Amino acid sequence: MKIVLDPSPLQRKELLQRPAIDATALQATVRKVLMDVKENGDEALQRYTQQFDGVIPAIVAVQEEEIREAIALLPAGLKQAIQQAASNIRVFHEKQVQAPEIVETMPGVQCWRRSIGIEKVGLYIPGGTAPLFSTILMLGIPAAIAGCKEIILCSPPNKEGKLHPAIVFAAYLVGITKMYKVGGVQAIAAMAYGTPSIPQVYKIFGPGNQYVTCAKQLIQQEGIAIDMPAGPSEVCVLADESANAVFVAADLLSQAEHGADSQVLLVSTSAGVVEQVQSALDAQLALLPRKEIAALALENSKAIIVKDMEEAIALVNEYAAEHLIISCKEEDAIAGKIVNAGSIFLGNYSPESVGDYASGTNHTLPTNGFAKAYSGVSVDSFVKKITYQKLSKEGLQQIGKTVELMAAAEGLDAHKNAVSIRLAAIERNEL
Ligand code: HSO
Ligand code: ZN
Repeated sequence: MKIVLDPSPLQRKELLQRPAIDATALQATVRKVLMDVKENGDEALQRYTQQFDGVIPAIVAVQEEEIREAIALLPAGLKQAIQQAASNIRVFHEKQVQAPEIVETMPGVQCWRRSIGIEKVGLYIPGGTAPLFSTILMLGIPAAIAGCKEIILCSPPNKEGKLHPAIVFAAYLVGITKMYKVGGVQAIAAMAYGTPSIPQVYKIFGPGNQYVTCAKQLIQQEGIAIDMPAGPSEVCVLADESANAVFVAADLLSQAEHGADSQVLLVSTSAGVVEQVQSALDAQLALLPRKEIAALALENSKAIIVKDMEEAIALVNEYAAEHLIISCKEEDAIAGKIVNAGSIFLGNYSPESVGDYASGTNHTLPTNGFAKAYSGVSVDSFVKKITYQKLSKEGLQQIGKTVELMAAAEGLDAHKNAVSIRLAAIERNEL
């Protein structure tokens, strides 16, 4: 980790910058795959799966038999852990549902809003070095709570042509309607356009590599919604002199191990703590199975020492981290001053891993500084809201003049007429 002491405002800007990803170079390749799947459907899916995953799958939803087999394979302890996590995530997300409330803005003018689950959603779960079955809970549970009718999942098969049993179990547990063994850009294309075997969806969720992210952005331009533009995982730890350096190092490494492109940032008011964190990092890194990946991520990462907490908070707000851990003695007061972050972890006993898996909050969060304007995934991400209104005769009489005046001033006489015709009928006692 590069240590920077008391940076100038200009330096600060540079320090907080994420590595730029140039998607334009990828676009041509990704577009080709999208078009191919659009034109050739399941045959293209089989071809790409053979090319990238080394197996030719039947493009059919995973059958009951295979689901039963996977569930039997999974250790009982892990099954219980996944069930515990699912229960906490369900409890937290169920509270996000609000009953529609009728608001009478004027006598006889009633307005309300109702959330309706997006009918068809697609979840993408990457394969690769770690099977992120926890992400299925984070997406599938709010989708089910929102009332989405069709929740499908795509994930690349392993060399044996199977999905990881934990992926199958998590998907089964949250009520995913169909799972398909297709990954990468071809999976995004299949869900966006539909193929004879894979149904088209209206919104696509889930993390992925640069190709998958680029594919999601391209199909978004064609009217398919996506959760958010996902970048590499990040964590920022804000630590004062009371921080436990060993804990801080463990938290930084927990995100660094996600990928060589992950970013971790330490902001501290204490040079002593930064020094201790540095040596704790060395000691802990050496023992990690994924040490090569974590070491590469640490190379891109920085520890910034600032003169006081006010400056630290300003820096943290400017960075807008996906995850922020506050390891400070006044953690509650400091948390109140943070306005840009995806998810905040307070105090010494709240490691980010707990939120990643099981506390109940969602781990699909805005990266890359998007936390300045975006929220993480929630039940809201899986619904659209329809507004309604119902006016009584008296209601229309109350509001009519206002609308007539505004419509006339905009030069839209037909708008005005729609009200005037009714008011006149009321006057004539025809209604
Ligand atoms: N930290 C990741 C989520 C995750 N961690 C899944 C472990 N598994 C999101 O940034
Ligand atoms: Zn994580």
